[in-house]
Amino acid sequence: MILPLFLPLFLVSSITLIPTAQSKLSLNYYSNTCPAFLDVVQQIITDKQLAAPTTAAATLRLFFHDCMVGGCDASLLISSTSSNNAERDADDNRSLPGDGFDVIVRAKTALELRCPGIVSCADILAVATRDLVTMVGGPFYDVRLGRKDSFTSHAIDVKGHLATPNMSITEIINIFASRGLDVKDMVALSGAHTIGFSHCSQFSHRIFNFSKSSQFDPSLNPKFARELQKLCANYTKDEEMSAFNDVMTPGKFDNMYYSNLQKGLGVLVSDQALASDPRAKPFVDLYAANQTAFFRDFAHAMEKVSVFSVKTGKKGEVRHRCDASNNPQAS
Ligand code: HEM
Ligand SMILES: *[C@@H]1O[C@H](CO)[C@@H](O)[C@H](O)[C@H]1NC(C)=O
Ligand SMILES: *[C@@H]1O[C@H](CO)[C@@H](O)[C@H](O)[C@H]1NC(C)=O
Ligand SMILES: *[C@@H]1O[C@H](CO)[C@@H](O)[C@H](O)[C@H]1NC(C)=O
Ligand SMILES: *[C@@H]1O[C@H](CO)[C@@H](O)[C@H](O)[C@H]1NC(C)=O
Ligand SMILES: CC(=O)N[C@H]1CO[C@H](CO)[C@@H](O)[C@@H]1O
Repeated sequence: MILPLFLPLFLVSSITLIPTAQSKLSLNYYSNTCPAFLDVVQQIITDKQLAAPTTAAATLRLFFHDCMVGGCDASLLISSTSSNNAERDADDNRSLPGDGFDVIVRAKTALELRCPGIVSCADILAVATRDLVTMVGGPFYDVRLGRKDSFTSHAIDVKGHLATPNMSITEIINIFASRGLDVKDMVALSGAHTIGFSHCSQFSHRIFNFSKSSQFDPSLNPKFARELQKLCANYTKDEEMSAFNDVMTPGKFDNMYYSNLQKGLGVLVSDQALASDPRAKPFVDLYAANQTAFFRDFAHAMEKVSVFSVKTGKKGEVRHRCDASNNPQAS
């Protein structure tokens, strides 16, 4: 339905090389149409984070996964229907945490009361993520605005776009490179694992029956490995069992994640591998020694991620609700 209508526009934009979508974004996009935008988001995320301290990590992960698959367009927020399996239900989206979805729904509801039909879900997700990162101790960075929301969301689009813990560092570097993110960006962004947690199933092979000669992965600190074994003893019965990604300061956005890696305290095998890979290790060592350098590079990489493949103009819409496109038939 939608396609014939927009075809001429696609043709036009493919010959008119400028302006690019991201150059149409601006810091003051809503200053006339919804001046309360930033204050409303700030209020909602603060209340939510105080009530549910897992919100910051949940939202940061949601944002990253949304941006890596088809750009920062809130496609990840769309719910599946009887006729469509949406992105959020893809296998690689394993247990995306509910608090991240909830905080965006709350902000959207509040904004629809203040300025109906104006603020996109993609912009709410980008700003809420930034504000939550800052609230738990991380750096502030600018978020340019004017993203539109996707019309569609398909689980099948996810595969191959997200890194998983079992990938080699080379595979992970390649996935990030395909998004214009270099090794430095990748290592800095991985510092997101300074907050939040991982389910035992994501690292159980490292701590149980690892090899003939060792119960656990020898790249793990032995004392830490035994603590993880205890923590995850019941994980096959209780799938919720999980461990903090940063065992030292789990709720604080700081550079402890990198010092942990130097001591064998990385939870995911892909985290730990950063500390030994010759391409990644120099950045791990730099960030472990200098939080200012980590914050600067993380902020810079997040700004890059947050404009990745954004949709502007008629290439997207401002959804009325974040979990469904305005014309569900079109998906
Ligand atoms: C480098 C490759 C990466 C891999 C292989 C990876 C993998 C994972 C896995 C397996 C989990 C645990 C999920 C669960 O058990 O619920 C996780 C959690 C998390 N990831 Fe990553 N991740 C990567 C990079 C990133 C990046 C770049 C960000 C954001 C900038 C990020 C943000 C998070 C956050 C915040 C959590 C905690 C979620 C929560 O507590 O609810 N990750 N990641
Ligand atoms: C990772 O690989 C190991 C060994 O091949 C496997 O047992 C484990 O289930 C895999 N983990 C994930 C999260 O895919
Ligand atoms: C480890 O292997 C032994 C023998 O192969 C088996 O009995 C045991 O259940 C395994 N433990 C786990 C946690 O997989
Ligand atoms: C595992 O389950 C057993 C029996 O159900 C219980 O006694 C034990 O406390 C549990 N351990 C953990 C770490 O949850
Ligand atoms: C830490 O990194 C910042 C930013 O690159 C730099 O200005 C500062 O000199 C570094 N501090 C040390 C102690 O190396
Ligand atoms: C494989 C898997 O864990 N899929 C989950 C994706 O996320 C949704 C929640 O949004 C879960 O219901 C699925 O089970």
